[in-house]
Amino acid sequence: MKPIAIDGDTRVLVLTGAGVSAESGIPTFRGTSGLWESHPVEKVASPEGFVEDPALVWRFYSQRREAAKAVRPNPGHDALARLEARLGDRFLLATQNVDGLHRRAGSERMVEMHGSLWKTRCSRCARAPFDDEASYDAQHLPACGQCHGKGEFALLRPDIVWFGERLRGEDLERIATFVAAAKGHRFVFLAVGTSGRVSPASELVRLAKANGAESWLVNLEAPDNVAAFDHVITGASGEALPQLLD
Ligand code: BV8
Ligand code: ZN
Repeated sequence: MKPIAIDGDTRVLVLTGAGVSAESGIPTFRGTSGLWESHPVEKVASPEGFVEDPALVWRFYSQRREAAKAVRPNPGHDALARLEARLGDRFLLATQNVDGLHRRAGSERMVEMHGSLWKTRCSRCARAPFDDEASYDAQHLPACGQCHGKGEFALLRPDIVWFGERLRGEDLERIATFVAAAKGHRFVFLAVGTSGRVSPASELVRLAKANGAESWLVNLEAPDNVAAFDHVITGASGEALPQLLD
């Protein structure tokens, strides 16, 4: 496979989805037909789902924390970290993944658009999200100590962007700023391992193209927004990325 032409002036914006982590052994959302313990993920990963059954939601995220601890980054993650080291501030990674594998592979110029499995925050007060790798069972759901101190009861929740919740403004701004700065230079947009089903992440390819990007896709099968891509490479991300980027 011919590598993507990337020279001393090229800007590269990468969008990754669950298909990149699948190479490490973490099941994708569509792969499980979008179900977990027969619940639609969109329901469990939602504010309504958390209010309705916080123990179920904390079981979902505790299981995902345990699963993510047991796997490690794959050659696809490593190839993206190498490209970042080569390009510096001409590179940005926007990931939909919450498993932290990109960070463990060395990626730093990264926006975790849907939050992180490894942070917890209060479901009520504005205290800052904090590092948390713990698993919680139904009998011991975590409550906020600061709210408790004020005589209020509030459960802690994963610092994840759920369905129906807005993405963080500073994350979207960081991506928009990178895209605007890439205009007028050679600009490559690369999406990897994503079904293009979840917005606003699925809009990034259109935004990049509107700013002159050449768009590439690496995916196991054609996603919903395949027509938006100039180059489509069907294959596993762990094999394709090192060939495309090194
Ligand atoms: C928002 C955290 C606005 C959770 C996630 C109708 C009703 C209600 C809402 C909506 C609606 N229509 C649209 C919406 C908006 C909604 C949305 O897009 N819903 C979808 C389901 C239709 N979006 C939102 O709600 C977003 N917020 O819009 O707010 C707003 C405005 C005003 C006021 C309030 C709000 C928030 C979206 C974020 C949701 N959170 N994650 C968690 O992870 O626990 S998204 C979640 O799904 C994951 O992050 C994951 O990334 C994503 C699934 O997408 P993919 O990553 O693409 O994974 P998927 O399995 O789908 O695909 C994998 C692909 O990889 C496949 O194509 C496969 O072929 C390929 N693959 C597999 N193996 C490999 C491979 N490729 C290469 N190599 C391999 N080895
Ligand atoms: Zn609180």
